[in-house]
Amino acid sequence: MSDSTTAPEPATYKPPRVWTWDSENGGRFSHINRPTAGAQKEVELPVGEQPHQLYSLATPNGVKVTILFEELLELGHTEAEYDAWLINIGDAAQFGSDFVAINPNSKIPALMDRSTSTPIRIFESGAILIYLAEKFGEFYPEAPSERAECLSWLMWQMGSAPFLGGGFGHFYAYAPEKFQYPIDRYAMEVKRQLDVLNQNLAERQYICGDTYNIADMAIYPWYGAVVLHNIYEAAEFLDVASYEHVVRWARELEERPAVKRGRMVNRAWGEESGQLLERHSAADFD
Ligand SMILES: N[C@@H](CCC(=O)N[C@@H](CS)C(=O)NCC(=O)O)C(=O)O
Repeated sequence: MSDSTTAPEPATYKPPRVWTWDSENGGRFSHINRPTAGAQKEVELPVGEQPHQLYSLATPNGVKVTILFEELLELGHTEAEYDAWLINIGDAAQFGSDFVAINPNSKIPALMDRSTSTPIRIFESGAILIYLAEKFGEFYPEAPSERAECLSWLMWQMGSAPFLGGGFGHFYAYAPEKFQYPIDRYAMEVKRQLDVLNQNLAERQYICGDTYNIADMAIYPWYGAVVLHNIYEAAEFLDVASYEHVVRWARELEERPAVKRGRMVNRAWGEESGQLLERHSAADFD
């Protein structure tokens, strides 16, 4: 007979000796997740007329790159023109052969620079930002101390956001059940990250000081979305309004015309007026 005054033992998962893939784990993305890499099907990608071919989707990692393209065009760099093609990751488009040839990691964004004699492929959003900023000599400071600051915050974003998206977002919004341990673990980490940004932005207008650069473009789509757009429906849970300097900075960035356009490109959800499934020229925004 059980002792009704004793709390039940929590069910404990005992890992098997060798892990095997259970495709039916119930998570939101289990239909596309696999423990293997490589192309799953032959799929040719379209190629447009512009010097840059972007294959992407308006998730935070995709938006970083479309903001930079739109900022470069806003400054008058006509050679920064780009075609942006929609890669629907929910339909497994990232596993097509042509896409995998650009990004063996099967994640958006992926870019082909066709302005060079031999086309150049670039994957990883941080690498794409640095590549384009160097190519056009914009939004990437030249002085060593300023460049170091910019690279530090850019790499901070690349290293931190997986704890926000793959950690907190996954367990709070996408996992089949709400498990307290990972939610506590990642909520604490995300709040710590927001505090890092908040303390930095209490002293500075932009992430690196007085000048807007690719570190802002990388950090805003993730942490701006947390404080302004209720991603994962966690605004109240994380008490995002308390990070007032992050809110101020994100609002300021959202006023920029290039940021407004960049957020629309390859967006396939939300209000129709905010979606531009594919972008091939400035006229597509009209
Ligand atoms: N570190 C990569 C992450 C890219 C990434 O995670 N992309 C997601 C969308 S935000 C994706 O393509 N997911 C598809 C999948 O996991 O199959 C980058 O910054 O480019």
